[in-house]
Amino acid sequence: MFLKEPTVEGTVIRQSLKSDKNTTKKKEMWEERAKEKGAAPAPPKSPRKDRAEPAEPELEPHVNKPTLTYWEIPGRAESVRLLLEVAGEDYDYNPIRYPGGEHWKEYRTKYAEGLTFSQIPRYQEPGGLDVVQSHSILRHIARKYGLNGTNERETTRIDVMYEGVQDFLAAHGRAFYATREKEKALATFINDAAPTWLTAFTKVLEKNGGEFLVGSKLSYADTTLFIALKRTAEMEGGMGVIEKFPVIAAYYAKMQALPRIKAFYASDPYHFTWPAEGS
Ligand SMILES: N[C@@H](CCC(=O)N[C@@H](CS)C(=O)NCC(=O)O)C(=O)O
Repeated sequence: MFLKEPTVEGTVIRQSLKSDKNTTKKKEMWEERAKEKGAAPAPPKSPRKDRAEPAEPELEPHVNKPTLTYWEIPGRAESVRLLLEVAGEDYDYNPIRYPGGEHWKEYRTKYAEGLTFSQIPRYQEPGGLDVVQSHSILRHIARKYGLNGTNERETTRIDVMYEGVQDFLAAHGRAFYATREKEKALATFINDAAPTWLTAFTKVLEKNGGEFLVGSKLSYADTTLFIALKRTAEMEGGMGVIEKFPVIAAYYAKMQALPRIKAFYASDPYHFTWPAEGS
């Protein structure tokens, strides 16, 4: 992954600036030569009539590698980034300053065309693929890298598991982002919601041999469940709850030790330990 400071343009615009620079340089050279010859600079030749007019410049040139744009925090991009890491994809991360201020406004205005719902994350691939919606992005990557099951039945089952994980994450979010009666919300999550979800996922894992949620291969449901467990573990009392569910605790430890997952969290400059500012 290529890491950089947040810029509105990211890699993409740097290409466009480069080509602008080249054009300006060429024009200057051409004018210089015309001056040397004592000739009045003539306008550049118009394009051949038998050729189609060049298309309007794109809003932005194609990206060189898969590029993900989101805030400079984990938030909704964490699951996408983790999946890209697990898939071994070489990608660019284009971080937008968080919380959204001028930098976000500038990006949103400049790339309104690609931001279907005026939201990030946004994911692009060389060749023109340009999509938003974190779950759609995740499923696209999972399909591309075979991280969505080996047959239709598994794929559907993984989809179901993923939606369950989303509900688990939402329960975590309700406690984590609670502004009123926060203590109560945190206690509800730790004492009621988390054990309920961990009981359900224990049953699923037990039925499937304990290693993965579905089939005999890691899927995007597993990597996202890992994130839900990690966020739970990082809350006060969270690890204690996980330890009450030995199948989950073993699964969590195993996932945590996977080399690509371990390396990602060890090196991620956009990671914060929850609880911190949310997304
Ligand atoms: N369902 C969308 C929700 C995306 C979303 O709400 N993104 C927020 C950031 S976390 C956003 O772009 N907000 C626009 C704004 O703050 O102006 C997804 O999962 O991608």
